[in-house]
Amino acid sequence: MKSALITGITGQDGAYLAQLLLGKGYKVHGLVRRSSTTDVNDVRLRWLGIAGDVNVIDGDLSDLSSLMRIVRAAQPDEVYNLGAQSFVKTSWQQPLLTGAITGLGCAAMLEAVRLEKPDAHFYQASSSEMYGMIQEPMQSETTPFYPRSPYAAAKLYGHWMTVNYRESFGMHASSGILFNHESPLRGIEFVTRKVTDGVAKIKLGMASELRLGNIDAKRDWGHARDYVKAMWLMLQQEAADDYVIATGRTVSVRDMCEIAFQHVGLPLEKHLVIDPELFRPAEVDVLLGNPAKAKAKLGWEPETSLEDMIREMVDADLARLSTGR
Ligand code: NAP
Ligand code: F7E
Repeated sequence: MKSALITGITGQDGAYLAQLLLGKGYKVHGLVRRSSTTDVNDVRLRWLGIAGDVNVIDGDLSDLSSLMRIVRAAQPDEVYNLGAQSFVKTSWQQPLLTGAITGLGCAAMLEAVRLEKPDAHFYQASSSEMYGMIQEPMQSETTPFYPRSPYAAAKLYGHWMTVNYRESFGMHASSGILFNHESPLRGIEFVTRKVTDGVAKIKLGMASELRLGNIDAKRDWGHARDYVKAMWLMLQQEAADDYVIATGRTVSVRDMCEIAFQHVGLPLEKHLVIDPELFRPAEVDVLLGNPAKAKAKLGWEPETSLEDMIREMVDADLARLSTGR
C-alpha cells in the first residue's frame, strides 16, 4: 500500500486530493494545525464522507521539528505541500505570516523530507499568481514571473526552492503552477464562492445585494476535482518537473457572476453593488494558462466547464442554506 502525506488536508484541495488518493488505495496522512475548533475544522473531509478514513497528525508549517516528526512517523511515498495562507487580499494585511507559512513553510517541508525521507516524491502547490503582471498573453512554464502581492512573492520563493532542491539534492520535487480552481468546497472569501453563496442567499430571500470589488479582472477558472488529478499525475512521472495546470480560457468576474445569476433566473444588475473597499492595493488583471505540456506529458485535461462548475456551486449553496447543513 502506498502512503501519502498532505499538508493543508483541511482545505479545498487537500480534501479532494485525500478523496482521490483513498480511492486509489493509499494510506493518507494529513498534517492539521492545532485549533480550538478541532470539532469543525474537518468540515470539508466530512462533506466528502472521508473524515474517518485519513490519519490526522498535528503539526504546523512554521515548526520544522513537527514536520520532521511527522515525516519520520508517516514515512510517506508521496508528500503534497498544499498548506498555505492562501487568500491574496489577506497577504497585504499579514505579509510576514504569509511569507512564513506560504514561503518558508515550503522550505521547511522540503527540509523535513530531505532529512527524513529523501526518496519521497514531493509536490509544491505553486500558483498562477506568480505571473502577476503578465509578461506574455498566455502563460506557460517558460513565461517570466512578476508577482504582484506578498502571497505571490511567497509562492515564488516556494517554487524556486522546489526547483533548487530538485537540482541540488536530486529530489523528486515537482511544482504545479495551478491557475484558479474552485468547487463547492471553496472558501467563502474567494470570489466564485462568494458569488454562488450570495446568489443562493438572494434567491432564498436571505439577502438583497452582492458586494464585489474589481469585476473586470479575468481569471482562468477550473474545477478543483480535476486539478488534484494533475497533482497526483506529476508525482507518478519518472522525473520531476514543473507544469502549468489551466483550462486555456479566461473569463471576467462579471461574466462569471452572470452565469450564477442566470442559473437561478435573477437579474445581475439589480443586485450587484461595486464596493471600492474590496479593490486590492495591486491587481492581477488577467490570467490565461497554457496547459499544453500537462496534456502532452501527463495526459491531463480539464473535464469540467466553468458553466457546469458555477451551476454545481450555486446548487450546493442553495442546498446548504435550505437545509442548514
Ligand atoms: P485553502 O482551502 O485555503 O487551504 C489551505 C490549507 O492550509 C488549510 O488546510 C489550512 O488549514 C492550511 N494551513 C494554513 N496555515 C497553516 C499552517 N501554519 N500550518 C499547517 N497548515 C496550514 O487552499 P486551497 O484552495 O485548498 O489551495 C491549496 C494550495 O494550493 C494552497 O497552497 C494554495 O495557496 C495553492 N493554490 C491554490 C489555488 C486555487 O485556486 N485554489 C491555485 C494555485 C495554488 P486550516 O484549515 O487550519 O486553516
Ligand atoms: O479573486 C476579484 C479579485 O480571491 C479573483 C487563490 O486561490 O487563485 C486565488 O487567488 C479575482 C481578483 O482569487 C471580489 O480582485 C472582485 O482579481 O477569488 P479570488 P485570486 O486572488 O485570483 C490563485 C491562483 C491562488 O493561488 C490563490 O491562493 O476576483 N474580485 N471582487 C474579488 N475577489 C474576492 N475574493 N472578493 C471580492 O469581493
